Amino acid sequence: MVLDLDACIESLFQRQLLAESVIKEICEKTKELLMTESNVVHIKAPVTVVGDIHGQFYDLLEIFKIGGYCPDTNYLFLGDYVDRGLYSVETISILTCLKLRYPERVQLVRGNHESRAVTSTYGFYTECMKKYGTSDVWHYFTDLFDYLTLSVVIDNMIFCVHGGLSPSIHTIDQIKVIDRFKEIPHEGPMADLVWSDPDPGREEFAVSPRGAGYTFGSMVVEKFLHENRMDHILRAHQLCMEGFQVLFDDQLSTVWSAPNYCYRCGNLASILEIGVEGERHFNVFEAAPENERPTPAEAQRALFSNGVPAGLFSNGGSNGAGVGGGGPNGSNGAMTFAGGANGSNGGIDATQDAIHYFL
Ligand SMILES: [Mn+2]
Repeated sequence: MVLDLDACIESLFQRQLLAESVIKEICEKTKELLMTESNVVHIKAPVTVVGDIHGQFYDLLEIFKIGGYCPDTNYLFLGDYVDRGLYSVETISILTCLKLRYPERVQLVRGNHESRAVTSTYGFYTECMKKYGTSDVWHYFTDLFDYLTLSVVIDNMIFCVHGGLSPSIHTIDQIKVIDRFKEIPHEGPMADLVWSDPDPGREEFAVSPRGAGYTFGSMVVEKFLHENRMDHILRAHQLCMEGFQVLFDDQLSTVWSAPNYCYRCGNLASILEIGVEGERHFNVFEAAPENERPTPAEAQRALFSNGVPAGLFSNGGSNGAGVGGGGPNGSNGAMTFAGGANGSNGGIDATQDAIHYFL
C-alpha cells in the first residue's frame, strides 16, 4: 500500500484518527527524514513560530485558521505537542504528517514533553492506550521523538529552542556535536535546552525550581548572543497569561500557544509571525470557539473508546471545563508562569512541569 499523506492530513483535519499501521509507517519515514537534520536547523523567514500546544488539538486547528495552512505558511513548532490536553494523539499525528509532507516548510523542535518519562506521567501514554487499546502508538511516537532536532536558527539571527540556554553551551557548534538520538537525559546540555527558563531577576545561571535545566539571566543572554553574533532568543515552555512575553531589552521572547491551558487557566495564546526583514509580530488568540469542540461528554467517550470511530468528534453543545488538574499533586492555587512579579519563581503548581514529579 502506498502511503497517501494528503489523505492522512485530510482525515486528521476531519477529526478522524489514523490507523495504527499507518502511524507506524509515518513514524518510520519521518525518522529517516529527521535523521538527516542537524541539531541546529537553519531556516529563512518568513516563518510563523508556535509554542506549546499540549494536546489542545482544537486550538491547533484555530492556529492554522489564523496563521494559514501548510504549505502556504512556513511553520516552526517549538515542542511540547503532547500531554495535558485531551488530543495529544491527533496533535502529534497531524504535525508529523505535515513535517513528512512538507519537510522544508515545517520544522519540529523537541520539547521536554517529547520524552518517554514525561509522557508516561502527563497523559500521552494513557491517551494512546484509551484510543488504540495498546501502547504501540505511544512507542512509535516516543521512538520518533528521539530524532527531533534540538534547535533552529532563523536567518542567522534568531536562536530558537524549547526551553533555553545551558551553562555547558557557549556556541552553536557545541549544540551541533550533542548526540541527540536518545531519551532526554536528566542533566547535561540536551536536558538544559529543553528544560531551562529565563529569569529577569538574575544575571547568571541558577538552579531551576523545576528540578531540571537552569534559570538564566541577562548576562547569560547577552554573552550567548554576542558570542554567536545573533540578536534574539526565541523559546516556549512557560505559560504566559498574555500569550507571549518579551524580556531582556527585547533580546528574548517566549511564545505560548495553548489558550486556556489545561482548559482552566484562562490565559491567552499567540503565534509569532516573523517577516522577511526579521520583524516580529505576535498574533494573539483565545481558545477555539465552543461550538467547534466536542462536549466534555463526547471527549470522555473519545477517551474511553478503543476503536477508531468516525464522527466521534461531532460538533455542538457547550464546553465546560474539560479535564481538571492532571498534575501529580493536583491543583494547588497559585500558578507560576513566565514573568512572575519579581522574576523569581515561587512554587510550582500542576500547570508547570517539574522533573521531581516523575522521578
Ligand atoms: Mn515545556
